[in-house]
Amino acid sequence: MTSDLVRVPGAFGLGQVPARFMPDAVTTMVCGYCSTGCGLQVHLRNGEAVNLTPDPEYPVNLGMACPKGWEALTALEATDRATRPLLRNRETGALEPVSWLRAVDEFVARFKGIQERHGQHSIAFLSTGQMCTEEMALLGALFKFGMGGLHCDSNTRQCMATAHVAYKQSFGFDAPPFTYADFEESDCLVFVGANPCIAHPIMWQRMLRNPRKPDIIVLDPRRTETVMNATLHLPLAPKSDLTLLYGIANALIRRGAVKRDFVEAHTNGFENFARFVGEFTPEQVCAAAGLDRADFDQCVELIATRVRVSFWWTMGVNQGHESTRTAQALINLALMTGNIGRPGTGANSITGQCNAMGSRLYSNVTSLLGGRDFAQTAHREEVAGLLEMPTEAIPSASSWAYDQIVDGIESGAIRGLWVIATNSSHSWIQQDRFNELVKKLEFLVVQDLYPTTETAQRADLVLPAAGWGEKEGTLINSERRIGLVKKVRRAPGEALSDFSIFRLIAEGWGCGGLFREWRSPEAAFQILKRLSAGRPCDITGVRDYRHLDETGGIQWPYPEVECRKPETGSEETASQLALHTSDSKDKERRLFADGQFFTPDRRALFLFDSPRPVAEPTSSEFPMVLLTGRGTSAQWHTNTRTGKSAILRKLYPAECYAEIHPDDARRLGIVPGGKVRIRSRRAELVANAFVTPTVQPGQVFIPMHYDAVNRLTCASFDPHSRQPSYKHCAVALAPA
Ligand SMILES: Nc1nc2c(c(=O)[nH]1)N[C@H]1C(S)=C(S)[C@@H](COP(=O)(O)OP(=O)(O)OC[C@H]3O[C@@H](n4cnc5c(=O)[nH]c(N)nc54)[C@H](O)[C@@H]3O)O[C@H]1N2
Ligand SMILES: Nc1nc2c(c(=O)[nH]1)N[C@H]1C(S)=C(S)[C@@H](COP(=O)(O)OP(=O)(O)OC[C@H]3O[C@@H](n4cnc5c(=O)[nH]c(N)nc54)[C@H](O)[C@@H]3O)O[C@H]1N2
Ligand code: SF4
Ligand SMILES: [Mo]
Repeated sequence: MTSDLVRVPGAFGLGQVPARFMPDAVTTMVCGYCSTGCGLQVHLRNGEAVNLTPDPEYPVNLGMACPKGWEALTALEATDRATRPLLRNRETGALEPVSWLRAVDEFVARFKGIQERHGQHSIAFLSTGQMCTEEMALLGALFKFGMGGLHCDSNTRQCMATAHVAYKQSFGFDAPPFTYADFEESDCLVFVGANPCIAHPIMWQRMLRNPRKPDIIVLDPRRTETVMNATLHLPLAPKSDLTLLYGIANALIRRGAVKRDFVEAHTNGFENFARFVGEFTPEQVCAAAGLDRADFDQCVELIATRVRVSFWWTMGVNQGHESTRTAQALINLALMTGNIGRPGTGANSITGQCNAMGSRLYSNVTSLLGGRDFAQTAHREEVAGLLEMPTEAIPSASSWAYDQIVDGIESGAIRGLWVIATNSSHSWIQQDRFNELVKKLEFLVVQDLYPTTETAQRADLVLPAAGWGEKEGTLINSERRIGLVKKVRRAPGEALSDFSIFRLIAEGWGCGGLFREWRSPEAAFQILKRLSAGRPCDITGVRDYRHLDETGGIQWPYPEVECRKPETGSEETASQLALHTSDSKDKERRLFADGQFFTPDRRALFLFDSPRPVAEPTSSEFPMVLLTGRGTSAQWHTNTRTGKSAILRKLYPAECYAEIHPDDARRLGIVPGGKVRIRSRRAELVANAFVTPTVQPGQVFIPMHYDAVNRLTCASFDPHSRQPSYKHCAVALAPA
């Protein structure tokens, strides 16, 4: 049952031995939590994983792992695993076990019935950045080409949509340019709305290996763990980033820090941008962002004078009402100072989930397979040819985004919803509205490891899924590295891999013929390779899973032709060459070393817009700003997996807490450890008061892992990416 790619200690070189024949063995695979993509050693007994340790040879983590990685097996052992399909009994209202045959019949009959009554596009799905790439691709292809659906999205909308759109518009393709070596090779790292000490602890460890004594600048309203290790903290007012970044650009231009040669050779639109930012004076932006002038000047000075400056952003940027332009303001800073394509530089969006990058390129949700556009006839024809199916089967319209699908439920346009590997009832913005609306659905299917999630509890049908470690496939990490996941455990009961579930549904739906070639995840990987050919994300040079296993993962692009004809030369091409050999374990490479971007004229674009006010400013009734985000490195999102580990549970507070500044606590009569009532225009919750100067007066922070947080948040969205603005709404506090 287990993977046949098992490395036997001491016997390496004798070939691969099927795990089931080995009493004790070790194999390796990548972690299935965050986008760092650490390599883990899996210790097997009788072919089943019994323990995990960090892989000392994997080029990403170099023998390190965070608590989640060490503890990843416990989530699989939980007593509340879904072991059989569950169907809601319409009379008793209870979820009752049924056979897979019955579950698939029900799935097909109910969804087809909805389509017949309300139109083909009245069913939708919401999926994830936490499945294998092969699974995402099969799901997107099945839904759009097989089931005739159109509207689908995933939790990467909550997370990476902004970076996706920003890169696509500025660089011509969704292409994060960096490699993790850039953490170690930078002279100055600027983190914006990112708290890697908690959210990406192993990337942070890579940064700590930097021998250049780098300056670390952090732009965050809070004094986070990352800030505590920084050289300079700009505690900007929430959502004042765009104004501040334009001010920094203006100051850099004024002090002559622009790399004119690079800008002229490789970009478009700089002159307009320079004129536009002219009005963002230091005085004005410091007032708007609530910053000291001296800190602003020091930030500009460091960016202007350090040779290798890298800009890193995460959710403090992506989750905002003007997030795409904010991400592009960072891209603009990197472009104008020539900080791109060289070691230790870049405009670098750190991704979140283990396979956010796979979702962005291959889920067939926002982009057509391989980072193509649904709207382009040539792209549709190309994909149809590669998949040997009629072009008409590929929709030319774009899907609705997550928020539009939710609105569609309200209007009655969407009547059936399939939720896969995401827990929307907890994580979607303005939760009460979402949970009210799902009651309107005629059929809600949830496919998850646990029937106990907030969303599964509301389902009409629960499909029991195998988890990471119980199936095989690939994940793409933040530095574009494709890593391998193996089957090292049997899934409990009748739980099936998402890949197998999608194949079952394809058969039940009557469109199995379209997916005959998708026999197994590895067969699907060969299809993905074909779909990538000639695209910026070309991976035709990756042979198969074994190739990934032997090399310690491979970063895209890795085209076949390049592999055969490596060029030699500069420092950059030397590192680019690294991956052209199969034993290039610790070699890394970045994009744009040649200054050639993916736009038609190969130039990057300066894009900008005037800053806009937030959707919900503070008022006398709601005078404080609510910030949300990650709490500890031991909690993962809605805590369905991390909450299962007794060890991890010791590492975070069991009850919801709110960080409140001592001045606010004193003023409002809130005592440390006491109960505090937090109220927004939508709902209220009670939390334990954590009185701490890590938040500024007038602000309060609650980790997203506690289920009531999104009852408070306010549904507002960036207009370009439609990503929710999770990190800003107005609230009032009082002792409870
Ligand atoms: N332990 C753990 N690690 C994780 C995850 C997890 O759940 N748990 N989730 C993973 C995922 S999917 C993601 S997307 C990443 C998220 O990783 P991060 O984005 O680093 O984490 P967050 O805490 O959501 O947000 C980062 C910071 O943004 C700040 N912020 C809030 N508002 C603003 C603002 O207006 N401007 C600026 N500049 N900053 C602001 C917050 O104070 C917070 O410190 O983490 C990944 N890693
Ligand atoms: N207020 C606030 N809200 C936020 C955020 C914030 O910063 N603040 N951050 C947002 C971000 S960046 C993100 S990424 C989202 C995350 O939000 P969610 O995606 O809702 O969170 P998870 O807990 O990761 O949910 C994943 C679900 O998939 C299940 N699962 C795990 N592996 C598998 C698998 O292999 N197959 C199947 N079928 N199921 C599986 C898990 O049990 C779990 O129920 O939350 C967003 N919500
Ligand atoms: S840092 Fe991320 S990838 Fe590495 S062990 Fe922790 S959760 Fe897994
Ligand atoms: Mo995320």
